[in-house]
Amino acid sequence: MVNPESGVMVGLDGAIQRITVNGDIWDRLMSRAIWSHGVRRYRGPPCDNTSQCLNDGVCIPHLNVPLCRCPLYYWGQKCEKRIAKEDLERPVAFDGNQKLSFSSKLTSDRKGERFFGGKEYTVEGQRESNIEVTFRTSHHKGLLLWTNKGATIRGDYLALAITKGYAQLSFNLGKQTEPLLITSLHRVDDSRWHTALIERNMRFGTLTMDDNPPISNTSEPGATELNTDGVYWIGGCPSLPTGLPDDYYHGFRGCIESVVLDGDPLHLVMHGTGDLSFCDAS
Ligand SMILES: [Ca+2]
Repeated sequence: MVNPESGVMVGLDGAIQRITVNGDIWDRLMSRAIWSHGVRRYRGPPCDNTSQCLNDGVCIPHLNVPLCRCPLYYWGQKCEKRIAKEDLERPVAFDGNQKLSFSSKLTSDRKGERFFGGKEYTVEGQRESNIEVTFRTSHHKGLLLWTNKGATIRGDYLALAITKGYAQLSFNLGKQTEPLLITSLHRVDDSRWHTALIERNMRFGTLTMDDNPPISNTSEPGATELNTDGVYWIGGCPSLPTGLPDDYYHGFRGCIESVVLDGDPLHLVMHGTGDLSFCDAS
């Protein structure tokens, strides 16, 4: 009950698209509500043309942009593309030119449903990171994974790259004056499958390659959170700031079998507009 002294005498006459509480997005308000009265599902712009999402995709307004939420195994702007179940987990080939981007907010816990074409949400600073990348390459350089905020390496970023044949983790929580580099003990450009596990707990970061002991380092004091725009680039990034090791400016060449961000696997193949090709898993 609203206090009458507030002067608010009537409820909202309009539509609510989404509410964010402490960084948690409350969409699907109707299904989340524990009680409601006189509330109907809004139908109207920008989703007034229901035929724009194909294959039983559902149009979801994102501010004034209509987005399609696709059923599992369908993807694309209008859910027009279909992926075979067995292809979903196949390793994807990178030739140095493919660059995939993912929004970390939109990958989590949606049971295979995806949004496409939306603006990214602002993401809260992360005190911890847990990222696992399984790949193989015969090339001694190339960027595997990148996320950042801002136009320089003085701003926050996290990168995993192949440099001089070794895997290397680099990150800045905002206080680094020189790039923090954590490099694998062994070369990884041997065409064999490798798994890089990145674990960061505030300033303390580790890189674990396969069954080797973790390599760790601690970033400069004064910052403990990774603040990014929530976008992860896989295989390369078109707009890297200057000042990183030279090898980071080359796209990754090889195969990526999986990328797992904080427990959520990215489905590399259900992404982008270009045609991806597969590597064989053997
Ligand atoms: Ca920060």
